[in-house]
Amino acid sequence: MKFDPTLYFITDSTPYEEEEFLKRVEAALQGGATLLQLREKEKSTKEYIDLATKVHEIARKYRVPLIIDDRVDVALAVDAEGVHVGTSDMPVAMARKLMGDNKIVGATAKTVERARESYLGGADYLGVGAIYPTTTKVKTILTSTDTLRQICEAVPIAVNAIGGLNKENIDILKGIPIAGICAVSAIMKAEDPCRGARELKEAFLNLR
Ligand code: TZP
Ligand code: MG
Repeated sequence: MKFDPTLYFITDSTPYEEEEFLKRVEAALQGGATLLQLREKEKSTKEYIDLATKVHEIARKYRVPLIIDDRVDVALAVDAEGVHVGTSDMPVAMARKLMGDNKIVGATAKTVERARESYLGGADYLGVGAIYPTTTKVKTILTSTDTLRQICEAVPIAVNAIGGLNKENIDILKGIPIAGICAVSAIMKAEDPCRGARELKEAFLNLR
């Protein structure tokens, strides 16, 4: 499935009531997020599916593909456009097999080796980072911009930078052939997520 990785908004519902969360997701899409990931770590399967169904309805209005983090079963259950798997999730090749060729499969890569393996396993894009320390709850280590560049050169698929990125600090990515950036906080926690998304997208497009 074709997708635009320019501004990949990854959600964090934990600090919000559902209504406020869904409003923020919609605002981010209005602001120009081109790809959306629902990322839930604490919810039961039923809760994940219920929220994914609501988020999918919003995403469809904006024609933005919805990617489900970690859970192939949830992605299939809500007919999401894709799934994202990390190093301790289902192997990329298995996720691809279950999702089929018409869905998006993304993977986390912090090394060139993992990037190549993910590409060969059928990944459509890679998330690489954390570029900067992040306040979002995640088990991650920092990835250098040298490694990011090497990964971009090693695989022919979209590579997105992730981790602590905001409109003030993305200059560090200038000249690296990434396809886009991923952000949680810079959009999710912005006073106005619509403006947060719009300004971050502009800042990224201005780097090119
Ligand atoms: N993987 C590496 S860093 C990160 C993930 C999921 C979190 C990014 O969140 P933020 O708030 O944009 O730093
Ligand atoms: Mg994961």
